[in-house]
Amino acid sequence: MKKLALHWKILLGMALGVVFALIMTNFSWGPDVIADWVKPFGTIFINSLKLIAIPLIFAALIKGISDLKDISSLSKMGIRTILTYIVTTVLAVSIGLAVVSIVKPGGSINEDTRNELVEAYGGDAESKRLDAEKQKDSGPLQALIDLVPSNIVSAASSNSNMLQVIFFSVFFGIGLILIPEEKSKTVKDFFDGFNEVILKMVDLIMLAAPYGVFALLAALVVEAPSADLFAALGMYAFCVVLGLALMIGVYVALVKVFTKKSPSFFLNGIAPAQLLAFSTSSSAATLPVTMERVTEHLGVEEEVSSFVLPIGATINMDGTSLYQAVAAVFIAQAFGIDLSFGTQLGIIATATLASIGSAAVPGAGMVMLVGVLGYAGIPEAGLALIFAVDRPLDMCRTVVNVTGDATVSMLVAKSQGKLGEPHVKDWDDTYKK
Ligand code: DAS
Repeated sequence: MKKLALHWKILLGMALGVVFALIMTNFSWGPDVIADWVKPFGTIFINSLKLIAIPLIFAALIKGISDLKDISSLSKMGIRTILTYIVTTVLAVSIGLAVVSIVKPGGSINEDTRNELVEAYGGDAESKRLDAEKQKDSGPLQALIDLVPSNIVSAASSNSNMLQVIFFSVFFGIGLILIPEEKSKTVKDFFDGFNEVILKMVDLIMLAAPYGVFALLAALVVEAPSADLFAALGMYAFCVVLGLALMIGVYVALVKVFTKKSPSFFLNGIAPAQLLAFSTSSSAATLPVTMERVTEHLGVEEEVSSFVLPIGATINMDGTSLYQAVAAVFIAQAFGIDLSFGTQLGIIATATLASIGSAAVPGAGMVMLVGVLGYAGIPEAGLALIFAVDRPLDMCRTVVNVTGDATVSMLVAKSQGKLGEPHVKDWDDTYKK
C-alpha cells in the first residue's frame, strides 16, 4: 500500500476502530473481546505517552534554555521576544478557557454516561474530585508553594507534579547557563543528545498511534456507546477549533495594529507555512518554510527571523496551550469535576509552561497534556477520551503555533526597525527568482 502519511493512518485507525466496535456489538461476546483483547492496547498507548511526558519536559526545557545562551538571548531583542511569546501564549490559554467555559462541551453528558465514564475511565475520579474540593480550601499562595518540589525524585514520579518538574528544569537550565562555558559544554552536549533520544522515542510512540487510536475508539464505542458522549466529543473539538480560529484573528489584529500590515498581506504571506504545518503537524518540520515566508514575503530581516523563529518553534506554541486548556477543562466537565477559579488560573500557568516544554513534533501537545491534567487533579484516564480525536486537532493547533511565531517575528522586527518591504511580492515571484 502506498506509504500513507502518519496522520492519514491515524484517521484511518479512528474510523476502523468505530466500524470494528459497531460490528462486534452485534455479538453477545463482542464487548468482552474488545474489553479483554483490544482495549489493553489503547491503555498501553496512553501509558507510553504518560511515560515519556516527564523526560520530554526535562529534555526539551533544558535544551531550550541552554540553547538560548549561544545566541546571547539576554539581549534586548531576546528579552522582548520571550516576553511577547509569553503574552501571546497566556492570551491563547485565556481564549481557550473562555470558550470551553462558555460552550461547556462536557456539560452535555448525562448522569448515566458520566457514571459509566467514571467507571470505565476514571476510577480515581472520585479521589480527584475530593482533591479538587480540597484545593478550593487551600490558601491563596498554595499554588506557589506547590511549584517548588521538596524532592525531585518524588516530583518526577507522578505526572501530577508537572509544574514542579518544569520548575526544576528551568532552574537547572539557568544554572547551566551561569557556569563557565568549558564546564557547561559537556553537560549541554549530553542534554542535546538526551533530547534527540527522547524525541526519537516520541516518534516511535507516534508510530503506534494508528493502532492505539483503533483500540481507544473501539473501547469508547463499546463502553460508552451513548450518543451524548460522541456529541460532547464533537463539541469539544468544535471548542478547540473555534478557539484556534479566534487566535488567528488576534494575530491578524496584532499585525495590523503594531505593523500596519493588512490582514491579506499577512495571511497570503504565511499561508504556505500554515498549509505545511497542517499537513505535517510539526512546527519543527515547517520551520524552514516559515523562515522563508517571514523573510522573503513578510519583510522581516534575516537577523530577526533567524533568532525569533527557532526559539518560537521550540518554546512558543500558542495553539498547543489553547488546546491544553480546552482539553483539561473538557475532561473535568466530563467527569463532573468542578474546577475552582484558582485551579483554572493554575491551568493558565501550567498550560503556558507545558506548551513551552512541548517539543515541535506531532503529538507533543498531547503528551504534555498529561502533566496539565495531573496538576489540575483531573483523571489522566480522560486522555483516552480525547486522544481519539487528537490528530485532526494537532494539525489545526500546529497551524496556530506557526502563525503565532510569524506574528511575533513581525512585531519584534517592527520594534527593532527591522521590518522592511518583502523581497518577493507574491507566490509567482518566488519561481521567477
Ligand atoms: N504538533 C506540535 C507542533 O509541532 C504541537 C502539538 O503537538 O500540540 O507544534
